[in-house]
Amino acid sequence: MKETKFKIDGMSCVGCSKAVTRALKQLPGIDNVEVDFTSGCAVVVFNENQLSEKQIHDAVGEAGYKTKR
Ligand SMILES: [Cu+2]
Repeated sequence: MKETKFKIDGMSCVGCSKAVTRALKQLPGIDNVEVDFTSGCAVVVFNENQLSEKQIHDAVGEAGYKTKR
């Protein structure tokens, strides 16, 4: 398992953090997701054999938010 912190732009309320959480939890290999819209951070614990950081960036993008790389 790997824990990575992602910076996410565009989250402004609890609904945003829930949308990001939902999008990430659908991915394969996700163990845990903690999203905090006030700090604009998502801490994601995932199995790096099943999921790449790029897929996480892409999923956040598809949910309508932007990750900083
Ligand atoms: Cu919102």
